[in-house]
Amino acid sequence: MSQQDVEDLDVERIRTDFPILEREVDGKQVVYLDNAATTHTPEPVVEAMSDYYRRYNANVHRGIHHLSQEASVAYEDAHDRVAEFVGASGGREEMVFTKNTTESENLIAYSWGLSELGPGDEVVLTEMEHHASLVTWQQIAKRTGADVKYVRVDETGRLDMDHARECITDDTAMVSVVHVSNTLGTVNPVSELADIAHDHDAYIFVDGAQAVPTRPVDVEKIDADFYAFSGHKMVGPTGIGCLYGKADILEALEPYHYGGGMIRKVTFEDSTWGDVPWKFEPGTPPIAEAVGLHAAVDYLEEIGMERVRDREETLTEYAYDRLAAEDDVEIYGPEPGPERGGLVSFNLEGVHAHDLTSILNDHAVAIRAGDHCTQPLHDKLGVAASARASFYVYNTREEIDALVEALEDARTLFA
Ligand code: C6P
Repeated sequence: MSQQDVEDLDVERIRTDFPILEREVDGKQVVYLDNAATTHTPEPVVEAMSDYYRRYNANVHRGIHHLSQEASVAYEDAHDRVAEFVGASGGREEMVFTKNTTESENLIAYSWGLSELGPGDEVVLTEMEHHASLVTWQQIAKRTGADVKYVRVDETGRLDMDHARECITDDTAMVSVVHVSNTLGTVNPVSELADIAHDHDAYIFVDGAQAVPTRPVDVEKIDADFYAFSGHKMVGPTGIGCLYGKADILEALEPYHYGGGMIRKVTFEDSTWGDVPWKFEPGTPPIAEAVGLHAAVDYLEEIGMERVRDREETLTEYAYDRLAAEDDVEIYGPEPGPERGGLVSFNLEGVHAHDLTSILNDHAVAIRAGDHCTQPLHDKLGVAASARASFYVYNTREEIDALVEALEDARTLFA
């Protein structure tokens, strides 16, 4: 993608698809820089969901009436569309819909972990894992007697790959790694980690919650065994998440939850399971949300994921440089470039991140403060909390200026 293509991105036009960006609070237009928590939803996605409710709302897989058939086709097609979006050539057979990334992690940890892990086995995580992965594997390891190891994060905010090679051994059964850190912004070398894991016959689970929304992702090029992400972070609705798994692995796994819609045959004595992905999707699934996610993928592809990534890089570099120019700001994570995603976590000297965020809120600037569900990483950084600004394709440099200018108020108040 040339610089010209990036500059050509019509941000003003894109912004018109997101009426929420016009929202005012106390007479000030909201500056939304909390996109790593959740992104806004464009009109075509809202429209697609509303069209579903208006014209073909019905339960799926269960009815032979017309509306149910339409809803079923839309629900099933959404699996193929999302699979295609992340390069999964097996289509729906490799794409399970869940509630969110967290549930995707739990699905594999329970379904695979509980039956396959035992004493002597090791699960390798990294120090920058989100609690969705860290807590889940930690608890499954406790139940099964497996050990957990953490690959070190170095002082630049990158993974220490020498340490990764030491941690991943023939005892490793699962490597679970975040693709883009939601705190440091680091883009991890997941494909290299997949090679190392596979050299030791271990599986690799990639947490793509911050990656799929912000860059082109090809699960087959990465050679991930499992790959998880959430609809609400990629201009889609809340309530739907995705789990990619290689077809043969998913086929061999036991279901995680049981109930209707996932079975082949049930007797008073026993039950057998339907095909993937349905055997992992019992009960009434998120139908409207799947329709919305399909529309979200269409929307992002129309912009082009290379452009989305390049826009993120441009905004991040701008925000990083502006914040780094302030003597009293400490920034976490790598310098801008291909190894940093679209967010900047930082602290302003002498001001707690929560206070800072509250002062920014008075300026209608929305950022996040806290540990961002990475408490052990914050312990390692030696801070209880950080402030985090995160950008998306509709953000502008002027919005970043508003953030940096509002810092002055915090200094005055806490001086
Ligand atoms: N992070 C944030 O950083 P859910 O909530 O299940 O859709 O996604 C969980 C999750 C998993 N992995 C990573 C890397 C994430 O960033 C997140 C969600 C949000 O603000 C909420 S803590």
